[in-house]
Amino acid sequence: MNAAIQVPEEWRDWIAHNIARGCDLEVMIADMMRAGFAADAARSAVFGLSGRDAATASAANGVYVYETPRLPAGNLIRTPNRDVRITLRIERPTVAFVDNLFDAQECDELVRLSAHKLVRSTIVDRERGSAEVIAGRTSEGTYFPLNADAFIARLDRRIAALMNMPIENGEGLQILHYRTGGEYTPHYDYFPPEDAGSHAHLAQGGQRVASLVIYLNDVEDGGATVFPKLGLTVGPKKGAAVYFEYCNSLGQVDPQTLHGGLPVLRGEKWIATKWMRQRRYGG
Ligand code: PD2
Ligand code: ZN
Repeated sequence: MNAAIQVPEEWRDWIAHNIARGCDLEVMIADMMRAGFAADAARSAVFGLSGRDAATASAANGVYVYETPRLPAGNLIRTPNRDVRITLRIERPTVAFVDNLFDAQECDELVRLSAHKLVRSTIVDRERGSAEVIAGRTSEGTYFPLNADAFIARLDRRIAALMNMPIENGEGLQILHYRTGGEYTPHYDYFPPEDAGSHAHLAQGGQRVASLVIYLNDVEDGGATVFPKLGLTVGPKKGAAVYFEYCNSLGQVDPQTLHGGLPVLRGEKWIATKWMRQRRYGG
């Protein structure tokens, strides 16, 4: 049976109308899924009625569908304990620069609470999923579980409001320290779904959906966050943050969000990072 026939006539008319208008097929599939259709039914109806063959359809399957950003609209975001300003915003992918997210005392306190308990940072091995030290990530770090104390809980409430996600979907706030020469070469914050090493990490809370990198000091020189595919570089500024999102409601991940921390040329660099998951993380 032609798969398109599983979809009611009014929806087939809707698909045909939108194809004639030149709409993006993946966006139409996403709209149908939001209206309650199973992914397979939506996909086969849209591609069936578009007249495109299966090979073309599966190539299109890999294209990331941009949806309404999770980040609230506007340039003023009210959080439970601070009003925060977005001073720069990019669409597709959603990247934003956030000024004054933490005040100077909050930045200094995070550094003070972390400095004595830093351990060398690792990355996830793509095959085994194990934690590995690599030359391309030369920071030391630590983290604070959700509700570690009233101070951390206050920051986590603010961050969750900004990122428009439940606090419980967040991983513990991570603090990283780079010495002069320290860097983090370009990488993705999501777990590549095709990697065997990702599976164990995806089992708890699902995929990472968005990141926030908060600068805890003014770096003397270097240490910018770079997005090589976007031609975008963000210089560290104490208390400010860069936000970006990369996983949509279909569970697709966006390779355009490749990013890294450039080498610190003079002085040192401290950041806090928050990663949000699809579901409650609980760890
Ligand atoms: O240090 C940074 O600027 C940076 C940039 C991108 C850190 C991370 N990602 C990270 O820890 O994931
Ligand atoms: Zn990163």
